[in-house]
Amino acid sequence: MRGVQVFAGMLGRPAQEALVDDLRAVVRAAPLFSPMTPYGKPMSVRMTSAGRYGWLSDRRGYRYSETHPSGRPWPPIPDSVLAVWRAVASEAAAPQCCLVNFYGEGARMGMHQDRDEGDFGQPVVSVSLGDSALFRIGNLTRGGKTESVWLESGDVVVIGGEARLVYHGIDRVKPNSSTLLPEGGRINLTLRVVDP
Ligand code: MD3
Ligand code: FE
Repeated sequence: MRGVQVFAGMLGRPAQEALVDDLRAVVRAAPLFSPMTPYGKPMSVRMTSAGRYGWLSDRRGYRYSETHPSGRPWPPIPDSVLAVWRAVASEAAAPQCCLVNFYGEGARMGMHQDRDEGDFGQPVVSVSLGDSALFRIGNLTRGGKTESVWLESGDVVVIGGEARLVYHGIDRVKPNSSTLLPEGGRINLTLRVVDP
């Protein structure tokens, strides 16, 4: 699809391991939590963030916040993560949020748009680590034809231009499809510019 670039296998095993090491430090500083949707059901994906802003969902709605639910600021985005952004989105502004999504057994993410940011001209960069996931991409409005693609550990996706506001989601994760995370599961990093 136009505006979606998949860099399959961009990150080798050593780069993936370095990212996971840095993410363990992020999760120690800002533990994973299960966001509550505004309608009162917890999301199956656990998440945390690094950077000036973190994304969260609670009874007040979906939004960016300068603090973790603990009240503390988010840890900085690791250099290993910023290096990925620079490699694929060098024209863009610096990322202000690195959302860390953790998919354990049975976790999925329903079809949604990323529309809480101030400038849809800025791209979104996604990094997949661990088990493979079935990613689905649709249209600028809900419904209609969709396309599916398996995202594997080390894949990087850049979403920009006319694809920036398309509906997308994760239908399922294939257990034991990667040896990167000893505990199993999948990590997705989503890097975004937040301010207009
Ligand atoms: C297509 N995460 O956190 S990343 C999200 O794998 C999110 O955890 C998924 O969607 C995940 O919001 C998919 C790939 C992605 C990210 C942002 C997009 C695809 C996108 C924005 C617009 C269109
Ligand atoms: Fe999204």
